[in-house]
Amino acid sequence: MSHPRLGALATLTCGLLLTACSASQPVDPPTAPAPTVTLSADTTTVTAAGTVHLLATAPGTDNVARVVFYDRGRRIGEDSAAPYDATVTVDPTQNGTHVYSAQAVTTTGVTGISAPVPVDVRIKDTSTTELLSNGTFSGGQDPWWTSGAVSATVAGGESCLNITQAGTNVYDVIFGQAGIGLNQGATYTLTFTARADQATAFKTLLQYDGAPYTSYFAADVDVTSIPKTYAYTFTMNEASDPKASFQFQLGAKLATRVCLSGVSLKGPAYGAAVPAAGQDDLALVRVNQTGYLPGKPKIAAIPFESSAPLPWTLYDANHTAVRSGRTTVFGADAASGESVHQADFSGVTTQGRGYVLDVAGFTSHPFEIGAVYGTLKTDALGYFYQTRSGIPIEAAYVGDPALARPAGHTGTAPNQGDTRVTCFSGTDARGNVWPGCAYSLNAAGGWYDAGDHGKYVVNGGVSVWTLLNLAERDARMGVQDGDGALNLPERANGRSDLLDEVRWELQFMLALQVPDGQTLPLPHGDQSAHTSALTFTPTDAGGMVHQKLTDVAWTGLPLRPDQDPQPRALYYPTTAATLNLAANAAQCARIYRASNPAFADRCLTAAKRAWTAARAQPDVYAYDLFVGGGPYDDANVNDEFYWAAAELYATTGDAQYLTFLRASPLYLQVPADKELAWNELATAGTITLATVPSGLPAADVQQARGNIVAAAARDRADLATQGYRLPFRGAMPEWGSNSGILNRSVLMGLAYDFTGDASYQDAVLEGLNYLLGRNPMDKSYVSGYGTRPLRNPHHRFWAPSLDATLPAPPRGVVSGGPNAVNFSDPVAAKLRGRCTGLKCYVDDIGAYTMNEVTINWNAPLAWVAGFVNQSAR
Ligand SMILES: [Ca+2]
Ligand SMILES: [Ca+2]
Ligand SMILES: [Ca+2]
Repeated sequence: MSHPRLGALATLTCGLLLTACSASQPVDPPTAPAPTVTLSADTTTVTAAGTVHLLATAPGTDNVARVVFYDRGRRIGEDSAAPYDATVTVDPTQNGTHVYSAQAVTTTGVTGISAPVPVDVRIKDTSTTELLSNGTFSGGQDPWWTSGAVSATVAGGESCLNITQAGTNVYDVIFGQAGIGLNQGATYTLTFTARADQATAFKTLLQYDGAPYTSYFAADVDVTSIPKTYAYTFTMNEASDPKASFQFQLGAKLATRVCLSGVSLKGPAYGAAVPAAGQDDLALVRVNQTGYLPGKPKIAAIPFESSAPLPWTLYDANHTAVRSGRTTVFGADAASGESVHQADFSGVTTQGRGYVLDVAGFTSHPFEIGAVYGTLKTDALGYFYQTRSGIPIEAAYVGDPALARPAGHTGTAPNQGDTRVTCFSGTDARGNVWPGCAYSLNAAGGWYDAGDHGKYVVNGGVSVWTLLNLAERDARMGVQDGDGALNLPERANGRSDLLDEVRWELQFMLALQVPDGQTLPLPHGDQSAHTSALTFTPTDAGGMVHQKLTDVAWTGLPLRPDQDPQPRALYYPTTAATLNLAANAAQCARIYRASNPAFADRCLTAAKRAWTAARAQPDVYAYDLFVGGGPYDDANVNDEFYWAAAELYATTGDAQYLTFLRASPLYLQVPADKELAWNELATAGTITLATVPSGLPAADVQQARGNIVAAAARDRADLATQGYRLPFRGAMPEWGSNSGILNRSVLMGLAYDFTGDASYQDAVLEGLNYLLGRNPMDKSYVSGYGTRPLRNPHHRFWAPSLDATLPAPPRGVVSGGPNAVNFSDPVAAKLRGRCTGLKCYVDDIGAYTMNEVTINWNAPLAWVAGFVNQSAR
């Protein structure tokens, strides 16, 4: 329609080249005029269970074969005889805003679709439903959680809580679950059965999940060894709460065993009594909510079960139609469970804000065509300053005073770290006894890893690698990351701000190297089959690197870093951590050489010392043994050895590293099944060999580049398999799925650098289009970007949903995103079996399997933003 001459030319070409025509030329749309359809409903608001009657007319059209009816793009029926009508039965389970469409199909297959007709369904629900999940403990413990010195064991439909230390407050020991929706004015019935080894008492309650912990219901319960069933009825007198916390508080009484069964809370479903409008109104037309670069692909995705294309029109900010066309039917999309259409308006290149795409009367959020990524790189890098430990976060650098906070873990009470930290001693969660060590380290500084206050060498490693690789790429491309590029305390020290930021973490990692002359009992060999009975061997640990520095017990949310009262400990040195430092410090020795030779020298010494230690102790692995921090356990360090050797070779040119590299089966490889991650570093080594000038033979460099391009080509090809055009294979996103998109984009960006093939650059942009709103959740997974950005990450400080005085996340923080594989957090547990693929996501602070943020996810976001800023317009 917008290119009539092109259409005519295509027809002519078909006539001349009959054999090639059907395969290579788009089929012209039918030339018959689309039927005009009008839809009406017999009501606009439904407040009692009953029916909605829909009537469609197609005046002036005598060849209509049928009319198909849709509700928000979901096909609900069809009628092949006039009058064309449909009757929809509604009850409280359909509460929400329904938007109906009618599509007429002529006898020759030409279609026309009506304007959408909204109908609000707001029916009071008088039925009761079970509001707790797994109160029968038939499916294990999820989504119940505990806090305090207590362990929970499920057997025979009971959960038994073994309290080892009762503490001084009733809330020092808690067993509960979150996310209970309560309606103001509604009445609820709570029942459960309890017994205890010794007569004791506890409290049961429902409250607001966060400060000020407003109580909705509470009762004191006396319990004996004889099982007794308790029943309470109460009315919710406070404002409706979509996600109250239900708890048994068992602290400050006996350290005994309390067993619970048959826990049930019954009442009306949340929202049933007072259905709120608008909460179900995801935009049906999914676009990059930030916008599109003028010269680059612009494709929207629309879930709509029509097998025929739909009309679209792009409007500018003045509501002037600037382009129109028809969608392409992608069809069934396994990753979303939807039937998807795509609307391609790439031909529009005029810059402006406030564009809106209309598809069959449904409209997108407004978006921009322009230089939409101007700030993404600096925002993504700003995350690292804001997650620094050991330094105050100042309003002067973060803009919003609410984001400022005192320094965390600088040896000031109530903090118990990190200026003088010694090794964990005592019994770990699996029963192994650790003796501690004879030294303490000053390990202040570094970055907090994620939503917690732990600091990890493994995971710091891949994050540092990615940011230093970005610095090397920027240097190759002539991009300045110089003084003043970022908002940092070091923004006027005469050195690159990007390198200043990474140095903050490198100094922490260097501090975790074990002093010479230290013999520690360490577990050698793969002992993952018997982690409750590890065998220890006295080991010369000098030059090895501690795996991590974390709290010795998990803290609750929210908690500002400077308020963390937990003791901190160093955890035993591992081969993987040692190789992470060897690799990062080797990068450091190369990349800081010109600007800070003294630091580069220090890094080189540490890198060689770590390499020697790892070669001497090649099989000390991390396991999931300790509470208070993540394990980052990995029993395959072949990739870490290869990566460290690659970095050391690129820095030193020393033949011993090249000999080691050539003997590795990973040499020059980009393993297809092991994408870049904290525990998969082979790709990092190969990227360095492919990009850093060294003594490597040209043919080997070309082989490395070829392998990177081949891997990128596979990722690029995946776009066409996805209705939402993301670089992703299959239908089951895993933990941190958004970071997978970003790490694949790093490879595709390098493929563009190596080949100049713009389709790789386009594929990187398609990944960003997905992350910033063109997805089944109509969500921008990056805070501060788009109409529906990330707001409630799993984070102890950026936690306004738990404490209104705490800030929302700063701009440029990426969520881990949909996770359809692991539902272990309390919010995700309620989605298990009820979501499909890319829809398994909630923007909720409790959803750590879906909505955590971390250094190793924001690092590739910064890399990709830097790539796009430098290369694409
Ligand atoms: Ca009929
Ligand atoms: Ca600087
Ligand atoms: Ca590994």
